[in-house]
Amino acid sequence: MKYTQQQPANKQSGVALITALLVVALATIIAVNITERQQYDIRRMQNLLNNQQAYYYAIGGEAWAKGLLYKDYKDDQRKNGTDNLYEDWAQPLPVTLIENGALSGSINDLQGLFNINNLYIKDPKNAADKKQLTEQTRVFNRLLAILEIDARITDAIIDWLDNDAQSSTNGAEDDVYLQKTPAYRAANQMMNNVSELLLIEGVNIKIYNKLRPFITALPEITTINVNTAPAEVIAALSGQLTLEKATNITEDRGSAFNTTKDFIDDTKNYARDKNKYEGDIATLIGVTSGYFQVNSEVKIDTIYKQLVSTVKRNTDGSVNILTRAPKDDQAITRQ
Ligand SMILES: [Ca+2]
Ligand SMILES: [Ca+2]
Repeated sequence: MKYTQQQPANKQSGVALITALLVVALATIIAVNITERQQYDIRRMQNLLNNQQAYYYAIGGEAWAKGLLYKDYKDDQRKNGTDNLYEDWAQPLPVTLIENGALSGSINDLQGLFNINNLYIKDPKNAADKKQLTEQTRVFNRLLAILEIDARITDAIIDWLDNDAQSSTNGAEDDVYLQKTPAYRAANQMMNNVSELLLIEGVNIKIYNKLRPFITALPEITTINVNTAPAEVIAALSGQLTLEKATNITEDRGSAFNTTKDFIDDTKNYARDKNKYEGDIATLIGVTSGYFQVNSEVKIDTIYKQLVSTVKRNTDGSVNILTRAPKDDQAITRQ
């Protein structure tokens, strides 16, 4: 009896103890969760800060490039210089340590590449414009042949650039693109970025990747700088050159060609027919450049950022940013 009388009190204290334990356990769980959450938030905040910092360092890399290109302009003015691979701007910025990471960068000459927008002139005003167009198409077709790419894509590329909706022989216009899923239209204007090629009928990723190292998309008709062009582009300039001979030219490019005449005089021995050679290339080439690509790479903690900017150096040496994008060609932004 005595025992059974005491039972409710024991039961009560037992329940109270369990409740207390539960409360402690619950409080512990909540405390652990809060701490974990805080650590997660701190990490997330740190990543956001690092990301932002990496971006600003990359912009700093761009500013470094602009400064170098302006300095080069000043140097060139003094000595009537060219743009070539022996100059300061063409040397990569070695990996430089920064707080919690590293920065590196490089500048490439875009005028060493074939400008895809050279394939179309909106209103050819005279015979020279028409000749220029024919020559540019020939150069591009020779580049395709060197890279073993089906030359039928040239018509589709020109249709993509020209402002009419009339398909040329192997071309494609809205009637082809509107049947795709999702449907789209031909740009009918200059390309902003070479990645637009992937939208063009007949151009697949394999063709694009083969072409990509040798082409660019610049906002005006440009000459090819023979001081920086790779052998494939030099070979495409004239039907009188082979890739082998063009490789000899780029390998022997020990110092810069000071004028286009110097280039022709120094390289005509490589041509099959010396007399045709000059006529082929005289109007297509140059020894200076106005368009460059700036690559900035930044690593801060676990964040890695690559920024690719297209810049234009104007005739007064000032440098404008035309496009700025992550390395993968996505999200093109114009300033
Ligand atoms: Ca220069
Ligand atoms: Ca068109």
